[in-house]
Amino acid sequence: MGAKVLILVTVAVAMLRMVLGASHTVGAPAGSWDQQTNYTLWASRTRFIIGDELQFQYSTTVHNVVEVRKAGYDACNSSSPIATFLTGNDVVPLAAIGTRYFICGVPGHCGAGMKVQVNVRLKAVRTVQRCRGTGKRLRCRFETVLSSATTAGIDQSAVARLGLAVVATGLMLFF
Ligand SMILES: *[C@@H]1O[C@H](CO)[C@@H](O)[C@H](O)[C@H]1NC(C)=O
Ligand SMILES: *[C@@H]1O[C@H](CO)[C@@H](O)[C@H](O)[C@H]1NC(C)=O
Ligand SMILES: [Cu+2]
Repeated sequence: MGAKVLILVTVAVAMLRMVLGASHTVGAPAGSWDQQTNYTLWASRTRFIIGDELQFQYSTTVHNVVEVRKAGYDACNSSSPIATFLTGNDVVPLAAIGTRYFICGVPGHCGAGMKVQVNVRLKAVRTVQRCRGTGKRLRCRFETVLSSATTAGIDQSAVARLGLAVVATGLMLFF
């Protein structure tokens, strides 16, 4: 019984993570949205999944956040912003697959390294069932495999349906 509950909880947590997403404070834990943090290094240590969000935390008297396209990012040019954030505690949802580019719009800051690009990926849930024995001695084990894909072929609703199927299968087999 304990193991069954544990497996269901594991699947539920994986799905919840997929639905609710994680919040990534840019630069954390060592830094924040500042001029000291190496954001290339920070981004390389973080996995950005659809449904996650970024949080930019900074003093509004010193910095801001401008979302730009790649050209603006490369050139530190914020004159054609996609969005501008000024609250000092900005939440940016990562709702689609692709690369997002953010720079500080205060003159000189982007050029000094205050720029971050994040690659948003899709995480698909796959369950593998392994069974041993026969009849009443049949022992089945589910393994939840989380695999990321940058593909554009799988849409989110397909993944959501997959998740529901996983729960339905789990309920049918365990109870
Ligand atoms: C930031 O980190 C990356 C990856 O480790 C490294 O290649 C780069 O030189 C660093 N940049 C600075 C300014 O230290
Ligand atoms: C910034 O980009 C705009 C076009 O979006 C361009 O007109 C302008 O000259 C650029 N500024 C600099 C300093 O390169
Ligand atoms: Cu700044």
